[in-house]
Amino acid sequence: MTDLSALKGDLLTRISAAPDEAALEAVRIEALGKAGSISGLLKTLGTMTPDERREKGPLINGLRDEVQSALAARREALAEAALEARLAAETVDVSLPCREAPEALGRIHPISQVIDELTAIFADMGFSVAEGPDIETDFYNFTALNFPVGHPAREMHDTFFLPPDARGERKVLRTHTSPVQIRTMKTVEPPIRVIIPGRTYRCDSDQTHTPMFHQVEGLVIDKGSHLGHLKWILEEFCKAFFEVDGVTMRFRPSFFPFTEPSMEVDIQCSRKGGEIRFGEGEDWLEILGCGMVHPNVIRNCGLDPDVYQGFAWGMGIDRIAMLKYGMPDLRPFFEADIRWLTHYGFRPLDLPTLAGGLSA
Ligand code: 2NL
Repeated sequence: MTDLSALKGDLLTRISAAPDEAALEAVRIEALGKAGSISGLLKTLGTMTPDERREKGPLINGLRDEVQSALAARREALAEAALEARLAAETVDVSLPCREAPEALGRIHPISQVIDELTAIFADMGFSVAEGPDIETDFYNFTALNFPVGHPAREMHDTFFLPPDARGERKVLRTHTSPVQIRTMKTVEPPIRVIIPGRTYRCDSDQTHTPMFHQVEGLVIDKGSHLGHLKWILEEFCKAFFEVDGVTMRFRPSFFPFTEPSMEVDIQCSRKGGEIRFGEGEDWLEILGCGMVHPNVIRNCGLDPDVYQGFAWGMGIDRIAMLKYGMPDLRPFFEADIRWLTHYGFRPLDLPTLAGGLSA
């Protein structure tokens, strides 16, 4: 018969001396594992006479309990010591300067900023925002907009064509955002008040043109909408966007296949000292094109032009961004140069709102 007190003394000494979790586990297996010393003793109980068992049982079970609680206590002490060691090693120096957070480093691109500004202004006048695909069919980009087949205006757009598909159809990269207005008129019951900001594409590249550029168009379709409404909307827009109390606008006759009459709009400005200012001066600056939606376009969208009239306008976002924020060249807009973005970009948490200021 093993000497229980010697065994106990040996186990408890080794448990309290175990330097880590692995050493502790080795002692546990040696004593309480399948082939462990205490497990072996527990097995002998079954072969004892009742008298023997009455005497040895409590001793052996007591030894097991004592060893088990010594193991648990040591395990807890080791975990606590490990935590203490980590806390001591991993110090945080709260006096160090903190690294700039993403919201302090990142910049909103001026195009995104201007789209947010436009959206805030037109949303305030009851307009919603619509979007559509960049790759369009000839129908949505041209035919529905009253460009007759073979009409020179199709060539004027410097269209990017995709290779013909299985049915011989050549899709295009949209040359304007107007296809989205067609999609809107075909699906939304009037009255319609939408703006469509988005990317557009034309095969053209120089200091003032990039093959991809941004346009925003607006569309109103209702019973009895007229040019007076259009002029008011455009004037309110210009005042809010350029943040001036008044603008003088000039409407010149023009031509677009999708509007009749069609007009180009200039706003009065001064260019003194090489800086453009609105709401004063003797110069004129062209900023947009507009007109009453051509009855053919209304008809092509399944509406009756004798019931519904509307007006539409379109302008280049890149151009009005350059005007408002004094950026002299269009090309760096799309070069992803971090120095340009840091200089001209906007802080992400300065959201443009009519109440808080558009370009705070
Ligand atoms: C410009 C001129 C314009 C429109 C766009 C439009 C759309 C539909 C029907 C009628 Cl679906 N018109 N859009 C109208 C007039 C001018 O854009 O110079 N854009 C940069």
